[in-house]
Amino acid sequence: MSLMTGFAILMGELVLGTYKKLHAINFGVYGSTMVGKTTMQHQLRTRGEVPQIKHRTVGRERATRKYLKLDESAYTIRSADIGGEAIYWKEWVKDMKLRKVKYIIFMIDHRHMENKSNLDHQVAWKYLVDTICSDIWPNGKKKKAKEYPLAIGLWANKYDIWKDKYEYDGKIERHPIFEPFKYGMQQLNDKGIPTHKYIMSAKSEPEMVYRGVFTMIKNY
Ligand SMILES: Nc1nc2c(ncn2[C@@H]2O[C@H](COP(=O)(O)OP(=O)(O)O)[C@@H](O)[C@H]2O)c(=O)[nH]1
Ligand SMILES: [Mg+2]
Repeated sequence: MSLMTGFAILMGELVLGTYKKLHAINFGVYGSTMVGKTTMQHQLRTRGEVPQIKHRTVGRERATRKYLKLDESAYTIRSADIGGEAIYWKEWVKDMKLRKVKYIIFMIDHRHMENKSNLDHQVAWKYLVDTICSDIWPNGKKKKAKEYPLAIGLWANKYDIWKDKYEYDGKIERHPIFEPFKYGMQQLNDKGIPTHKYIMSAKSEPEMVYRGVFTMIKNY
């Protein structure tokens, strides 16, 4: 390799590195109340154990940038913390539309495994899937091709709590925690939007969180 080629490669890497650092990728983090969305925002901002979150998120907060580094890669993402109660679901849609969100993480926990009649996640998931798969926005405007997200993550949080509760040693993708969301995932896939199933702990496992984000960016 000549000196010039080496120099060109080095410059290329520098430019790409700076671009990746400055250019923020828009992520939408949604899900029912108490799944760990606020905890995840904290985890993305400052890596480490997140203190117990006591306050409930009200409405839609301003999106903030998070610079993430893992192994040899780094990305900047932008995400907003939004409440999970049904009255805030329309704020999820606003967030998606206003920021042209590229990747969506729909967070769940194990409440539907604990109690079969708890349908918090299923109802919120149906709302999200219907909104994403629809050809029009709630205001009646037709969606442009680039207004659809690149991928949807279905992330099961609080792994630290439930890992020993349910006997399972197969593949993550087949874990029974994802079972009720199959139909929605099928609908998204039919629409050409891939889904990423993931298991993690937003409160205590930064590596898992960062790896999930990087996997989504790299694979889709
Ligand atoms: N054990 C455990 N608790 C968590 C985890 N993520 C969130 N929590 C707790 O779950 C509760 C709800 O979290 P929060 O982030 O406020 O959820 P949000 O309503 O979706 O914003 C809080 O008490 C958190 O400390 C986790 O990964 N493990
Ligand atoms: Mg919250």
